[in-house]
Amino acid sequence: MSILIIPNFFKRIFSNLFTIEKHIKLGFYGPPNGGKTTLANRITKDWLGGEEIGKVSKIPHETRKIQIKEKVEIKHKSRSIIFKLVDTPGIATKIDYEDFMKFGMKSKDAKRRAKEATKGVIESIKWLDDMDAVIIVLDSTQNPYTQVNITIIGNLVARKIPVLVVANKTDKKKSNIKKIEAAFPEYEAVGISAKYGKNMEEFYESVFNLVRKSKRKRKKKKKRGRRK
Ligand SMILES: Nc1nc2c(ncn2[C@@H]2O[C@H](COP(=O)(O)OP(=O)(O)O)[C@@H](O)[C@H]2O)c(=O)[nH]1
Ligand SMILES: [Mg+2]
Repeated sequence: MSILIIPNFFKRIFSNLFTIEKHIKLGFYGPPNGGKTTLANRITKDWLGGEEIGKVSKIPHETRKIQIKEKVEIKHKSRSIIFKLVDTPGIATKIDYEDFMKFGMKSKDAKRRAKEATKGVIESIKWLDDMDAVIIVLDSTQNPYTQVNITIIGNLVARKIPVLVVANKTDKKKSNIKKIEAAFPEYEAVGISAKYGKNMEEFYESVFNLVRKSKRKRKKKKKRGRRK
């Protein structure tokens, strides 16, 4: 009898010391070029070694398909969470192929990119419902009061999905975190440089806070399900 009890006893102690949560679906959303893929790559580099989630470019709409990285375990203090990272195509209200030609792209390639980017926007929105929590990645040198940002946030509020706002590119001179905080006062905002890995500790702390919020939401969802 006692042989059976002892391992269980240890198991319980271990699970209390180190809480492991599984497969939180974490989406990276925002307008094109905010640094969603750069941030997702930074996370996979930090926790999976060299592996990357996808390509980065100064030309907008580089990510035109959903990119997923499964089983990314992030540790913070005595907790550990396993994430499924979902990097999404940038959301835009206007996609003009001529804008891509300004970067030296040929008309045919620019037109194809615009078509794929438009499909990408629809994909991103479709995937929203599936997320446990969302990180909105914004370029902190840009005006945050845009139609796209307000639409994304509105969608998340309606679905009661917990949100963390990232004010990215703090390495740049024009970066203004305060302006982003003022635009979305109901959300936690954290300033980082995904490219140079600045302030990542605070970022991971915020991600763990976000999961706590998403857990409450998931519990509520379960209860509602039972009542049905
Ligand atoms: N200076 C600076 N540039 C960044 C930072 N994060 C991303 N970028 C650049 O911004 C551009 C768009 O990045 P990307 O990750 O493709 O943005 P996405 O469209 O949101 O996925 C690329 O040229 C990146 O190198 C940052 O923290 N600082
Ligand atoms: Mg991208």
